[in-house]
Amino acid sequence: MHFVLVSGLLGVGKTTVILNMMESVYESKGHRIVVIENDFGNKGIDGEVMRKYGLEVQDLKGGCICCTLKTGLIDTVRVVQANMDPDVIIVEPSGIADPQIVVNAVQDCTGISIDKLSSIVVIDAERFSKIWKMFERPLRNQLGIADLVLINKKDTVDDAELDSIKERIASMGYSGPVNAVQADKGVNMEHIMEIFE
Ligand SMILES: Nc1nc2c(ncn2[C@@H]2O[C@H](COP(=O)(O)OP(=O)(O)O)[C@@H](O)[C@H]2O)c(=O)[nH]1
Ligand SMILES: [Mg+2]
Repeated sequence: MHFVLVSGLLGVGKTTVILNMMESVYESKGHRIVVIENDFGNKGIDGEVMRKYGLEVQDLKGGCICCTLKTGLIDTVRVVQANMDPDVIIVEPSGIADPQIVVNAVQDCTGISIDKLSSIVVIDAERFSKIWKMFERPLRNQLGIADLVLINKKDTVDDAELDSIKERIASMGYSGPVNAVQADKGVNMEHIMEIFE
């Protein structure tokens, strides 16, 4: 099972990215995907959308992953794997969760078997420069284990601002791939598929 973590602060577009991504993954690879959401943004993935692609969605009630991790997420992943055995599990943790904690927990947990683990971090181009200082710690935690960074909402900024966001991300110690995307229109989202090769 491929475990894909999509982290980022609230409202950056994680759910939008997941919706876009699961459609491509399902259609081009035929992978069976389960999405576990632990975040209550303004855009939920409802059962209707999921069933259209032969998928399931599992909401975790009870807020932040940091608090419910021991029971909520890990039990959910275990039950989902045992009962549905999907090819891919995509997890959307709550905005400020430290994804390393999630990764450690799923790796250490007996009863969960993961062949591949990918960590995507989504950043909001519109707000990043205003908020990075305040959220430096969760951002550093997220960037610390990122395999791919998506600078979302690229439609809201100019190229100079995009460059300055990229510089800031680099200055926070991240040196992996970065893609500027517009997830709600599916712009430049193809690179995500590299994660599923
Ligand atoms: N302008 C713009 N808005 C976007 C884009 N992607 C998502 N949004 C909007 O950003 C808001 C938050 O998106 P959501 O996926 O719920 O964020 P989450 O809290 O990280 O899951 C929604 O109103 C989306 O429609 C984008 O590429 N450009
Ligand atoms: Mg969301």
